Amino acid sequence: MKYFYSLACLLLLACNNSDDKVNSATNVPPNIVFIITDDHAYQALSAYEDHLIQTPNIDRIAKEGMLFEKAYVSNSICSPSRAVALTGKLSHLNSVRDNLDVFDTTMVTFPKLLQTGGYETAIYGKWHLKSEPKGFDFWEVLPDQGHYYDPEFLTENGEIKEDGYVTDVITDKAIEYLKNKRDKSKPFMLMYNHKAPHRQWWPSMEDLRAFKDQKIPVPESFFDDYKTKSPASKEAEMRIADHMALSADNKIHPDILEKLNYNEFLDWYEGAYLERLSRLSEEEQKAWQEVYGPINEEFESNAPKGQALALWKYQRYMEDYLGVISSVDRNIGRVLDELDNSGLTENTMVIYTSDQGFYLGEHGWFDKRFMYEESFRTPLLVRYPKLIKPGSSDKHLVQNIDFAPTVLEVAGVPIPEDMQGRSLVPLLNSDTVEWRDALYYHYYEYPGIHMVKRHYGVRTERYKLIRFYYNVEAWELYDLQTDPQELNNVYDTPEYAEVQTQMHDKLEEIRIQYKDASDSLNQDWIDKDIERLKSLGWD
Ligand code: SGN
Ligand code: CA
Repeated sequence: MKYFYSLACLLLLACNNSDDKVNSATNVPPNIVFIITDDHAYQALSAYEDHLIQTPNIDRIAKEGMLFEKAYVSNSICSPSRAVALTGKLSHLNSVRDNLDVFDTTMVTFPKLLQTGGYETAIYGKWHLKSEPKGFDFWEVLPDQGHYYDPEFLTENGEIKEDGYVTDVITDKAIEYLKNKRDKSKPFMLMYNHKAPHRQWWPSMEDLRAFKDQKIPVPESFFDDYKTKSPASKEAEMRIADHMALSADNKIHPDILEKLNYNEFLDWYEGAYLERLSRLSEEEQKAWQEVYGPINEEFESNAPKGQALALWKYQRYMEDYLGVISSVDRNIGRVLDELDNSGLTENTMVIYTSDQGFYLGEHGWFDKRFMYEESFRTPLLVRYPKLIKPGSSDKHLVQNIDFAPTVLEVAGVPIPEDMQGRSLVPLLNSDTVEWRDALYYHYYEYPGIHMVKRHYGVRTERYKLIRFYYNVEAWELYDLQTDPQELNNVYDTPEYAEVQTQMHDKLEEIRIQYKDASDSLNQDWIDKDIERLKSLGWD
């Protein structure tokens, strides 16, 4: 792999950059703005798909840069994805396999390496790794998941509470850093991480009405019966119809649910809606009631049941989910404008991604976790005018293990040998690069919320092989060319016998390649891991 050394050359006197495209294009070390949103589905980002929402500001990053059409995560859940992004290593090697693990901050991370390479680093917004951020000169992060309204932040000086809407507040902090806080004699790396659009989807005051009159198209697979799939799909607790909370998620007052006898939904977060509502000021509550009051009245008079209820919940879910994204889009526009206004655009790499994808009703689901495309894939848009031609797109199989090496290469800081990803720099200005032909995936959080069973697998350009294990033993094989929605598991069908054998070989090979072949499927290891989750309250 080709490295370049700009700043590191000067610092380490280890320079060999004669034919280096990146280095010749710049002599000032570039800045990096790394944006990770939470649960932003590519189906709700108009640079990818525009049937649900327009996101002109986020799209601008791709219009002026590159859209990665095949970007994936390696374990579709928050804390693990963030640990992968920081370390460039997969979950079994980076100390965070699930949302209950605590990140080991002695790990080597790209922000720490950037600091030693002369960068100033800052993080504002979602962190969700439990231990205190390390490797950042400035940090103000949400405790755990954080709140949409009047959010608390953990800072070097303890916890503070801010007034306002979380997406605006995080952006204000990022802009304040860009404008006034940073040391202007140094290059910077700013992580600007949103809570939005995470569950339970509370739109800002400006967006309360945004999608309320829009009929949202229902995905074809909404009523999937999982006929050919393993029991893992049926047993997962993330169906909109059965597991989305009418009160906390869909914002129906618990009193109405009680009156209508919707008992099955009452024990699910019944207090959460009122608790969230109490965070709004009196004036905000009034504005909220003007929009959600009539929704509650309509629900009470129609009292939908069965399929009608499932479709009603989907519509309500999407109205709020998309509303929350509108604020993200607007705020990203503010940051891009700030880069323009301060003359930073040309020499700053902007990366936009999410910690994973999300189900917007596909297979009847919300949430993530599965290795199916909607949650395995994630948006990835990169702008860096010095290297990327505006309006480019890339179709290689890239993954969140690649983020850390990419940032390091762009910054001219050597990439540690044991990082498992590959720098995306060669893909930014060329499409004739020798690249990987498969991606590895491993999900561990079972037992846990939403009860998605442990599984691992491999995806090539055309096929996907998955094994669900622990309290189920099942394989699934998909032909993504003929069945992009993954409705037809062809494992053990005669037509695919040869493909099946090849995919098993590929899986073995990739497990060895990524060093996940020894411990994690060993029964003692699994037993211990299950004990850990049980001791934390799951069984
Ligand atoms: C919360 C959510 C879950 C979600 C996890 C993990 N429930 O527990 O639906 O899967 O976070 O999300 S909620 O009712 O409290 O919102 S993650 O993005 O942090 O991995
Ligand atoms: Ca997430």
